[in-house]
Amino acid sequence: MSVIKRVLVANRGEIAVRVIRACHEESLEAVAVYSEPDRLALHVRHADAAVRLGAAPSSESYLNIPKLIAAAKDSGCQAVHPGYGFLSERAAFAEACVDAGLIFVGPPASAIRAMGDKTEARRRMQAAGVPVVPGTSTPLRDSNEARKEAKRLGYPVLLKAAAGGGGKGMRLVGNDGEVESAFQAARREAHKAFGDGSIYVEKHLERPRHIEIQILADGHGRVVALGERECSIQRRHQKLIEESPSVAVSPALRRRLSEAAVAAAGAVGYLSAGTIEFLLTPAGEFYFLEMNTRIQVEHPVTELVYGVDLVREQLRIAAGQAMRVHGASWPGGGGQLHPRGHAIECRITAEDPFNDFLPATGVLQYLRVPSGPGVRWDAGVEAGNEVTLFYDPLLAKLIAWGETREAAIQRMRRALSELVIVGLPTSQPFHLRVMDDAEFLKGDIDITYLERAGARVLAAPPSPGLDRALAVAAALLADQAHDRSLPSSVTVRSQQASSWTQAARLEALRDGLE
Ligand code: MV4
Repeated sequence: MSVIKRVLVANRGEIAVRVIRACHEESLEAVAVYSEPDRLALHVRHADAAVRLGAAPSSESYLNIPKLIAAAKDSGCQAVHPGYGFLSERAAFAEACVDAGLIFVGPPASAIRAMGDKTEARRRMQAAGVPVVPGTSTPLRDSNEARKEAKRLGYPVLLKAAAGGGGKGMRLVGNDGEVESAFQAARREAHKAFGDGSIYVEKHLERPRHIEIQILADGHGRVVALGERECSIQRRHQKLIEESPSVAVSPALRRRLSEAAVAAAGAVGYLSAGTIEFLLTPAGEFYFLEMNTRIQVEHPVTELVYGVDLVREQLRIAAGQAMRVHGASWPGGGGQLHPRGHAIECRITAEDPFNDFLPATGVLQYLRVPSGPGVRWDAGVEAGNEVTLFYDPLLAKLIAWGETREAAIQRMRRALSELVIVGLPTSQPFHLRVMDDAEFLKGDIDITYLERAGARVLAAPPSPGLDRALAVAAALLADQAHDRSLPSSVTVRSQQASSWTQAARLEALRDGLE
């Protein structure tokens, strides 16, 4: 890869580790950046060099454009990979990189900007023949226009922020009488969150699935679709479980979704990896929702069923090379790419599922990592790390592959029961229970699944409960044996052991012995 030799990884946690690994496989050096509390973090330890950005707040570290540009230049990087979150979808950051002579590993700033403005995105999609939800594709002037449009569409409607995405500034409106206050509230919220109070309206779709298509576009004129991800299992716009393929997508529907996604990418001059989000109604109609102009958290499920390393492809594309993905490219045809088997991802977060997913802090005192056939563990933390509230609660992603959906689920159960995390509550017990839920097993899910089934899922004991209790006990004994083999001067571990012993017993009681 001639033009790129060193890459600045402008992120932290699991995605920074993921990008560093891709760099190393492409024989590139990776430079990490870190905030003060992250100075010994896993991503720093994996990198070839690391640059300190500043104090813990993101504004002084991972969101600070001048510091990141300086870090890239000073450390001799030719390219910057933004990961997801932080600056990954800021057109101004992509521009700042280019202005500093750095290659931004992602789409052109113009594509980020076009898709970031949701009404502009709708106009581009309509022009490209991509179905959008019935609604307006320019901002509403006032609440009178909102009422007029809502009447035309038919209630219920959703007011959405043009500068938004991810649910902020969104209001559900059921009738004429609710428009005025909902419109003002949406406008205020959008203005506060995005500095832009522009609002548009869409017909509200009832109980859709959230289906997204992964695309890759290179500078040699090729755009490919790598199938769908089913992302309906979410809570307050945070996804918890994703899978590929979706039980709701037939080969014929996959082809139509893929054609729409490739057209969407073409309409904004896309380059690199991107995702087109769709809502799929119970009647089987699909509509463009928005485009994510970044690599996404859930990209590994696509990698496992399509046999593609999306982050390596991003690096190759950024260097001007052709992508190494063979198969369909629309327009122009070629054979469609087909999924092989089934992959599921569980997001392991530092949140307490038994306490309304309250974010948790603490020291990760003990960690046993699942592995073995068909299991992938993408983590940003290791034992001994402290989890704070400064950043996102995602600790790791556990991904299981199987020949069939059933096999992938069974493997996920096995992997989840191998996982031992002591020191703070995590989403693990929630995931174990979902893997036994009848509706989930049938694939009977939509975006309201957790609202409807969350309480039932959490009340049920997980199936490999006793195994898990035994696993915790075995880990406990192994750790104590390890402690005894250490010189007596090593006291830190034994101090920790007492608190994690306590936590482990609690876990065992909760999961197996109730
Ligand atoms: C919708 C919708 C129903 N109808 N639009 C939520 C965040 C933003 N990305 C768009 N969202 C939605 N837009 C229409 N016309 C339902 C949602 C929605 C949602 C979408 C995808 C995944 C999870 C969701 C959770 C709640 C609402």
